[in-house]
This record gives sequence, structure tokens and C-alpha cells, in this order.
Amino acid sequence: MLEEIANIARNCQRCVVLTGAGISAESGVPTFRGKDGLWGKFKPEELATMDAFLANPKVVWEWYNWRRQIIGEVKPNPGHYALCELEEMFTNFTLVTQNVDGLHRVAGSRNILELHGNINLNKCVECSQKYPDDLEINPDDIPGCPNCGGQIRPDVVWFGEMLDATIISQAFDKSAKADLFFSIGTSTLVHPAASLPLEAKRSGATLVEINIEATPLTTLADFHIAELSGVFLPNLLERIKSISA
Ligand code: BV8
Ligand code: ZN
Repeated sequence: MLEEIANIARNCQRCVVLTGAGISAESGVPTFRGKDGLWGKFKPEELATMDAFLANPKVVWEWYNWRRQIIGEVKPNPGHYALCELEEMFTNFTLVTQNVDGLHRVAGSRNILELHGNINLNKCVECSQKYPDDLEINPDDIPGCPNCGGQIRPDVVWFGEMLDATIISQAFDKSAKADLFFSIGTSTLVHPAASLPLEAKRSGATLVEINIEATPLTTLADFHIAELSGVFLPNLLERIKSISA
């Protein structure tokens, strides 16, 4: 399959990559639904929703501070770096991520669409005024927005919240025009992100799924690679380079 995918990649111009928590797992960032996943201990509706925040801002901030602390200590892995090099091999390359850990940016990827925001950014829960990411938030004394007095919250997209309209429409537009679409390290359960590979497939793209487990997308994919993304992606890169030489 590696050879086949490398040959296809060599002959494509427009590539879209969708990543989920799985691509950061090898960096040490817990996934959401895996066996040691974040959600295993907590429920999405308990923590990543506006209702949860309004009901219990202290618990929600304790959870985000814990995740910020983990993310502050990790580095991109070979999978993130391979995507940076892959970006240079296509005339049109878009990296769409559901992750809020910012690791693609740290690794050097350029054309990134962060669908769900960035965990290190803050905003006001009332007026959405953005606040600097170096704001240390004490869950017992959550700062108020100097603008309107509303509480400061993480600037991420919670369940039941709309994604940034420009970002999500760009992601659908790129997916509809892609010749090659990689879905990497995502359980494809969360919408609207999970519809992007369907859009690409419907528009004629070759669909490659890289996931150590099967997902609802697996039967639709042209290729399912049940390998660690941090292992497969560097191998794919080397193979593309060797056939381009
Ligand atoms: C919206 C940011 C319109 C916060 C996240 C019913 C009621 C209410 C809503 C809904 C509903 N049905 C559908 C919805 C819509 C809802 C949704 O999709 N719910 C799902 C759960 C059914 N979506 C929304 O609410 C979205 N907004 O639709 O607005 C609207 C408005 C009002 C009312 C309705 C609709 C907003 C969704 C965004 C939520 N925010 N995160 C934060 O991070 O704190 S989502 C969260 O899940 C993360 O962003 C994460 O990225 C995302 C998806 O998870 P994955 O990335 O896929 O991670 P997961 O752990 O699940 O999977 C990892 C995979 O990697 C696994 O498959 C594993 O096998 C694999 N893997 C692990 N290691 C490796 C690997 N693969 C390869 N290599 C490895 N090494
Ligand atoms: Zn405010």
C-alpha cells in the first residue's frame, strides 16, 4: 500500500489532511476516546460545553489548566514533522486540524485550519474579547473581562458551539477540490469535521485513512493504514522522495 499511495501522491496536485488527537498521541498528549483517553475520565458534556462552564467554571478551568500543562511539556513527533515536508510536495496543500494543542504550528506546518481553536488562547464568555495566551487562570479566582466583566474562558469550540464560519467553509471548499485526502488519527465522530473526508470522497478524491483502529470512515476509505501515524508518515515521505529522485 505504501508504494501505491506514494505513486498516487506523486501525481496529485491538491492535498488535504485532516488530523485528530491521534496524531499527537505519540507526543504524549492523551486522546479523547482512546483507552487512556481524556473523555474516559470525564464526559464531554461535563466539561467541553458552555453549560458546564456556566455551571462549574472552576472544574472546567482545572481540566483545561491540566491539559495546558501537559501540552506545554510535549513536542511535535515525527508525524507532525513529516506533514511539514509533505506540504512542500503539493502545489495546493491544506492541513485541517481538530486539535487545539498547536503542535502542527510548532512543527512548522504553514497552511493550517484550526477548526476547534487553540487551547492556549483565552476569550471573554460574554463579549468574546480575546485575551493574551500567557494569562495564568486561577480556577478559584477566574479573572473578569475588563471590557464587560464576563468570565474569561478558553478560546476553543465547545460542543453545541458553531465553528468559525470562514474556517469551516474553507475546509469544505478545499476538501471538495482535493485529489488526495488523508484522515489521520481521528475517530471521525465529531461533526462538522467528520464530514470533510466524505465531501472529498464524494468529489472524487482518493481517501487514505491512517488510524490504529477502524472508524466509521474505514469502509469508505480507499486505503486504511492501521499503523502509528508517527511511523507511517515518515515512511511515506521517504518513499515519495525515492520515486521522485
Ligand atoms: C456544531 C475542542 C453546530 C474543545 C472539541 C447531538 C447533540 C448536540 C450536538 C451534536 C449532536 N450530534 C452531533 C452534534 C454536533 C457535535 C458532535 O459532533 N457531537 C458528537 C460527539 C456526536 N458537534 C458540535 O457540537 C460542533 N458544533 O456542530 O455546531 C451546532 C450548534 C448547536 C447545536 C448543534 C450543532 C462542535 C464540535 C467541537 C467540539 N470541540 N474540541 C477541547 O478540545 O477541549 S471536539 C474534540 O473531539 C477535540 O477537538 C477532538 O479533536 C475531537 C475529535 O476527537 P478526535 O480528534 O477524533 O480524537 P479521538 O480521541 O476521538 O480519536 C483519536 C483517534 O486516533 C482514535 O481513532 C485512535 O484510534 C487514533 N489513534 C490514536 N493514536 C494513534 C492513532 N492513530 C494513528 N496513530 C496513532 N499514534
Ligand atoms: Zn467581555
